[in-house]
Amino acid sequence: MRLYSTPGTCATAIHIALEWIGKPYEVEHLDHVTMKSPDYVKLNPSGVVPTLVDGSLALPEGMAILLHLVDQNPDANIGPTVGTAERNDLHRWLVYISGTLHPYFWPHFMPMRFTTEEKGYAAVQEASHMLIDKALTLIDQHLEGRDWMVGDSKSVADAFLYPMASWGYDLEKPTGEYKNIDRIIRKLAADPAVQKVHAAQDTSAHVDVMA
Ligand SMILES: N[C@@H](CCC(=O)N[C@@H](CS)C(=O)NCC(=O)O)C(=O)O
Repeated sequence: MRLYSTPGTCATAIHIALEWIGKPYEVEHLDHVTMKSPDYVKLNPSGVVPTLVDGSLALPEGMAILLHLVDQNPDANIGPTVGTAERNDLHRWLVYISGTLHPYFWPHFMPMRFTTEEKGYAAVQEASHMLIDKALTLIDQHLEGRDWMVGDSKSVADAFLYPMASWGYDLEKPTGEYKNIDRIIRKLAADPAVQKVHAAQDTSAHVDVMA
């Protein structure tokens, strides 16, 4: 398997899942120029990361990749099996992270894509922060009294939450103020697989793993 990723992005979730699975894989880190190259766009028409190549399959879209990895690796224990109530929960939270939490960050990182007026960037970012707060609050409430996003063990939903919750540590209302999310992110940051991903990316966890 080969993962196309960029350090610190949402593709970090796939990298973590690959580490949890433990099968051989390669990671190619792309920058914002190579992401738009004709060769890469053949694999991922949106010109974004992640893309997973698994044999003859080239799969874009983080959520699709995570579900593929769960189903292809039933012994890895990274997500519940089809037909269980917990699997429905997995779908629910992957969709929420992919379709709501993640897009709420786009105006924060790329305000120029959301207004043609440069003087409007700060207002676009402020609106983004209100939406991020709404999504993180909802997830934080879900995590009250829970050890993980879905069921009783860690899953790809936690891996998917990891990069986005990590981005939030730099905001005016930082992820540390969402106590239940912060608890899960600290656990993940201390996970040897996650630490291996950070080392491969040359990035650091946004939380002090000794705390
Ligand atoms: N819907 C895609 C979105 C992927 C996405 O937005 N990736 C970001 C990194 S977190 C990216 O590559 N952005 C580059 C760009 O938008 O030009 C997915 O969930 O995989």
